[in-house]
Amino acid sequence: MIRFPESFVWGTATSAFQIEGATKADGRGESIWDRFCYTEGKVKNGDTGDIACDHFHLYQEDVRLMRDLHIQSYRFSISWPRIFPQGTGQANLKGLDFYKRLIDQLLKQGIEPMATIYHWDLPQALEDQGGWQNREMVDHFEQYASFLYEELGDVVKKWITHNEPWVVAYLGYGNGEFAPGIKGFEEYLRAAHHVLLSHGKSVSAFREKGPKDGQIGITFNLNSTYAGSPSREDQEAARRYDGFLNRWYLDPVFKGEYPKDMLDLYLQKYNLDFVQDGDLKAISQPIDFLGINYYSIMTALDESQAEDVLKFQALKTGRPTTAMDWEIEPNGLFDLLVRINKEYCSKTPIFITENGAAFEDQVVNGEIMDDDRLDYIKQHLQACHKGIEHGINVSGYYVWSLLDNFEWASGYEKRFGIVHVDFDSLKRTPKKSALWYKEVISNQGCFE
Ligand code: IFM
Repeated sequence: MIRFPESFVWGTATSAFQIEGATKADGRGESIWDRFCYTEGKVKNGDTGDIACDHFHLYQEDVRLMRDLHIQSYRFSISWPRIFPQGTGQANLKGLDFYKRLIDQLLKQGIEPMATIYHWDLPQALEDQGGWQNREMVDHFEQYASFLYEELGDVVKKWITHNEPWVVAYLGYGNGEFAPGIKGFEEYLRAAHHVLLSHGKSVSAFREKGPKDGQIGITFNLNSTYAGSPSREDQEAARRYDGFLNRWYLDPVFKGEYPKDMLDLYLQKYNLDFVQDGDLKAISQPIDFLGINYYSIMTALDESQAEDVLKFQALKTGRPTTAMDWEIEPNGLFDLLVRINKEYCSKTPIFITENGAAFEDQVVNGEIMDDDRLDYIKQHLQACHKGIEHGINVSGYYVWSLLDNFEWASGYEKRFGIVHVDFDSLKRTPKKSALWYKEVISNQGCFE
């Protein structure tokens, strides 16, 4: 029997573009994901975010659903182009009103709001000026964030600057699989640096303009990386991958420096002159919590023939996988918690801001018996609990995701929700995993 501390926060997470729909309502501007969806061949089946779960109109029902599931905290993101249709300039108060209505409902139902400022839906107008490759984005982001602190700081106390900077920078500007679809390693590094700098500057702005009783952090997508064999080459490949995915983001925020081994590697081929004096100090502002999104592990093999600097190859180890083909390894989460606690933030609380799985759910007589998702969530909660028993300050867990939704380049085909969404009728049906999660919360975090 497992029992979580009473103070542990039980949540669910979503993001604006993935659920809201209503992409033209109330003066919302175009985002890079709107443009990307309408670019042929970028998103599976040509799916778009035009309607998504229509949460923009159905938010009251969704908040009631959360209340019925006994959810304590809801992590959502704010759509930048709803607030500033052109990215900067005059705010669109109608767009802001949507979030005021949503937060009001959450608070009425006793659900704590946790707001992510940026979950990938950059205003297209800013991409037209170079997007995250343009250093001016740092100021634009800081102004957007400051506006939110001032307008919503009285009702939202937990804030996340960025969701998964690696995805923003690498998938967006490195391999181009995500919007805006740019491909180039130096472009990736430049974008990553600006995202990190915008994080640091908006944390400083929060200390000035945010609620005094508020907390701010950042969410990274992290994994535990293992070597595919004991050979020195594979160990080094694992170290490089860890540097690429994890340390390149953790080190600047927690240590105020880029990891030396990765700097040496990148400098062999790329120009990093976009890193200016004072930037790392600005990035490493103390944060109140670290958000970790954990899904899977990486097992790395050396690939010396590869042309890119990282020279690694991912090994499939034969573990069971989710519908995303991601290997399931809950111990990877425990290992990650131990490592992060030891190397980065022994004093900073950790929230698991996303964890969950896509599976091919079957609706049978109106029920969705998603035992595989339930097991996935259960095993990862057990890993969190083990972390807590080891003295690590894991303060809460947010299932990804409340609803089946727009899974970026995979469109609507991959379902991560604990609540099923029929994308024709928009009907919501809690799956077995949601009902199990409700039970766990009702039992004050106790389960077998
Ligand atoms: O759907 C995404 C989410 O937007 C960010 N983290 C990973 C999830 C699953 O791919």
